[in-house]
Parts: sequence; structure tokens; C-alpha cells
Amino acid sequence: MVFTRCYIGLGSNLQNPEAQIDQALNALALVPDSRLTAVSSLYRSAPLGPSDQPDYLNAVAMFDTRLAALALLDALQAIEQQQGRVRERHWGPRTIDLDLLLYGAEQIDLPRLQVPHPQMLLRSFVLVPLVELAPELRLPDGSGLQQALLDGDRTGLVKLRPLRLS
Ligand code: A4P
Ligand code: MG
Repeated sequence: MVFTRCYIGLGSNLQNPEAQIDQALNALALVPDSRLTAVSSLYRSAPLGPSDQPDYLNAVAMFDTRLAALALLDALQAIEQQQGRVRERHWGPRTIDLDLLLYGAEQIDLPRLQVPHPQMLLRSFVLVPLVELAPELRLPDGSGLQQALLDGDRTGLVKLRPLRLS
């Protein structure tokens, strides 16, 4: 099977978020049959959802894989588990959240997995790092990201620094 180019959103707002993002990137680099190809800058973002939680750190990774989409989701959820992710409330604080944003040009609508991630164009903390990584990217429906970027509200989003692949 050939490699499928994917994009993965990373988010953390608990227990040293910078270290959580680094640890998740190191874990992504070890996923079998896959290559962590590039990563966006690190961004700080105001919480979406309940506001009585710390700011988030967010980034997006470019990830090429031979895994099927559900196998990749399993790998992402295993990394979340390793990093002590406890699911408490919806949109509540978390040590690490890994969202599969795009899996090649596929559209997937399963109970466990919707791709493209349904909220991705509405979230500046996803869209801005994604455009930084892949400005010319097209979604499965053929649309680009630039219009969503122009329409979006970037309040509370701050670019912090480049992230290095180790
Ligand atoms: N799932 C379906 N599609 C996908 C996909 N494309 N990628 C399912 C990953 N998972 C997918 O996810 C719930 C279920 O979604 C999973 O079991 C998987 O099978 P979750 O992360 O456990 O659930 P949740 O956190 O309760 O809800 P949700 O809607 O996934 O949360 P989000 O959308 O991940 O948002 N504010 C800022 N500034 N930055 C953030 O990163 N993140 C969230 C969480 C809220 N506020 C934020 C941020
Ligand atoms: Mg999630």
C-alpha cells in the first residue's frame, strides 16, 4: 500500500502542555509504517468550550502512513492513553488530544471517525497551523483553505515558536 498523506491536530492544556506536545510528536515518529514528515509552529490558543480551563497549546503535524484510517485512529488513541488522557467532560481540559484532520482525499463517516474533522475549518488553532504547513492544500471536496482563513476569527491565537522534529 502506498503512503497516504494525513494531517493530525495536537492540543494540550494540562500537565506541562509543551512537554505533552513534544512527547506526542516523539510517539508519532514511532508509529509503524508511517513517517512524521513535518510539523507546524507551536501556537497558544484561548480555550474553545468551557472558559474555566487553561489556555491550550496547539500544533498540526503532516504524517504519511500506510496504516488504514481506523488503524491510525487506534494509534492516536493509544498515544492519548499513554499520556494519561482521561475523558471527563466534552471540550474539557486534557493532557493531549490528537485529532485526525485529513486522511488523503478520503471522506469518512463512521461512528468512530469522521474525516475531514467536522470542526477543522471553524477552529483557528487548527486552520492557521495547517495553512502554515500546507498553504496549497485542497480538501476532498476540492475547496482550498484560504477562504476559511480569511473568514475565520483569530482572536486569542498566538504563534509561539517553531517545533523541531527530533
Ligand atoms: N472521532 C471522530 N472523528 C475523529 C477524528 N477525525 N479524529 C471520535 C479523532 N477522533 C475522532 O473524541 C471523541 C471521539 O471522537 C473519539 O472517541 C473518536 O472516536 P474526544 O477527543 O475523546 O472527545 P471530546 O474531547 O469530548 O470531544 P471532541 O469534540 O473530540 O473534542 P475536540 O473537538 O477534540 O475538542 N480549545 C483550544 N483552544 N484548543 C483545543 O485544542 N480542543 C478541544 C477538544 C476543546 N477546546 C479546545 C481544544
Ligand atoms: Mg479529539
